Amino acid sequence: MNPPEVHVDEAIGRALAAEGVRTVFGVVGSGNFHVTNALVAGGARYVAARHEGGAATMADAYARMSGEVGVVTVHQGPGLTNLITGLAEAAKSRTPLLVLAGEVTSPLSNFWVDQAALAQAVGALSGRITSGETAVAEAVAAYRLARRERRAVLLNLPLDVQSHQAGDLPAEALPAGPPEDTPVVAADLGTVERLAEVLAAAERPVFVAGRGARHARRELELLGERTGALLATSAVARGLFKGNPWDLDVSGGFATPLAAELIRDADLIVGWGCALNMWTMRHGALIAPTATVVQVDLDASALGAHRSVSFGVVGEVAGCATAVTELIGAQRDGYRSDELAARIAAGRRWQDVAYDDESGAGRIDPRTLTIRLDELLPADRIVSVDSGNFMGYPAMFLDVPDEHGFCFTQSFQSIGLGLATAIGAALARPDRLPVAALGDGGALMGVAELETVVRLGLPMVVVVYDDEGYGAEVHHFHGAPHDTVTFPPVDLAAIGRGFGCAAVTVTSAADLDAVREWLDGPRDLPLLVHAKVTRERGSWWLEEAFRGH
Ligand SMILES: Cc1ncc(C[n+]2csc(CCOP(=O)(O)OP(=O)(O)O)c2C)c(N)n1
Ligand SMILES: [Mg+2]
Repeated sequence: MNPPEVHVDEAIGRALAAEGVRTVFGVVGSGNFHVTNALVAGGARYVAARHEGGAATMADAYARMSGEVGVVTVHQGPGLTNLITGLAEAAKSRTPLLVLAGEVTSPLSNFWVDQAALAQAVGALSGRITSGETAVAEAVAAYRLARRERRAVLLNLPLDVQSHQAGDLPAEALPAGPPEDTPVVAADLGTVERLAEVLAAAERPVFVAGRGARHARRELELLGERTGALLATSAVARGLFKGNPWDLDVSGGFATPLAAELIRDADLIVGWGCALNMWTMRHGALIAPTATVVQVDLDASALGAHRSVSFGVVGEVAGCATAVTELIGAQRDGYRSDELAARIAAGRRWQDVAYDDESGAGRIDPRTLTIRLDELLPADRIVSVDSGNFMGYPAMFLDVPDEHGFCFTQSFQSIGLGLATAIGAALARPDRLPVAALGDGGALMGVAELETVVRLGLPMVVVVYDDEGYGAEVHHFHGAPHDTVTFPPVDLAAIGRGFGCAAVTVTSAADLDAVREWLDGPRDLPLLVHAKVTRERGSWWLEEAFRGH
């Protein structure tokens, strides 16, 4: 008797669940219906988004905060085109992401577009299942490729192949790719020794840790201790050194005046898994002309890509830091002194920087809003921030507990990803209070996912910094007509209630009592904080940022 027939779509879903997929995001149409159900039957949790762009970003944020591969399933054609912005963000961030998309192969179909070309155009890899016999092996291989290479991978699932009987070819039977486990790239001994030498000689070393160092806190802290280095991060690695007395928090546009001064005075800057790009280094303004700059990165092509470095080390950050620590014998004070410890303790946080509260006339100063929220919200939180003029306030004034407390999907600098980011982050860390910080423009662009927040019962605080416009453009183009970038008021609190959220409109600090009441419980509805913020001037980091355009 022949074995019962199992179709390819069913077999792929089950095989991927068996391979370790625990959560899958998507929008289901006919072309991904069976594969999605099979993932669920295999034990994965399916999270329905309301727009494929939301699904992609949820999966991206989930992957960043959980360490798993993000998985998305979409319908062919428009399902995939809707997802593309999120795919570009994930590809630029080297998020391991697998997109399963139905595919029509006849150009005469309404749904036809060149799906492989679309993915490749935004930096993702693209593959396809090719036969019943090989499909499961090809799907498992695509998943492993995403994980191993930290790449966004589109796997096209042609409809005709999906309905074939599945074979039982194991993934190992396919032509061999690179080895499965991420090889720990051993740093080249010569450059490691060179790094140990410059560190042993440095008087004011500063470490700037990026995305590639998020797993290496302990190793970098030990090396910092040995060499007297101060510790900072790029925005995406924010929180990594939280609690360390030598932590300067973020380097770059969001850096406090004290952090910027100390980084600018460094005689050695080591970027660990960090691009040292225009954001993190303020177009180089945070690097003294005489400073030695060293970059450590897994990827040789990242070295010196954004600015010239004195030399680079190709290697995995934790292993490299440990090797350097072992090479440096005696403990050095480096940058560290009692006097500096006291200055950092007194000036590390933006809250420590004096400002004139400009609240009034029915609008709250965004600094006052954010500082007050920081005081109110529990410390165990996970903060996600959209893009726009407002974005520095939550990124600078809301403390985060560690590197899993801040999710920043801004490698593509798209507005509108913030809410979906917060959903993915919340699902990765259900133990933390999720906070989404959005501008009114980004909030309205991504608003469909508010239904997802409510449906999933996420106890999320969604803060909208409402200046009734695209503040980034308003403040960038002084003196020009602003009709194209300003809008009439929108009752965002009413919109929130319409979706099923609790909501409050905030025009002064006193209105934030409603946040305290919500925090007291039961937190069974998400809370939308519609803050009408002052808008007389643009933010200081934005001026800096626009110098790069
Ligand atoms: C998808 C996308 N469209 C347009 C832009 C250009 N852009 C950058 S910031 C911004 C304004 C965002 O407005 P809002 O969310 O209200 O934040 P604000 O700047 O007002 O604080 C726009 C349109 C972009 N970055 N991404
Ligand atoms: Mg705005």
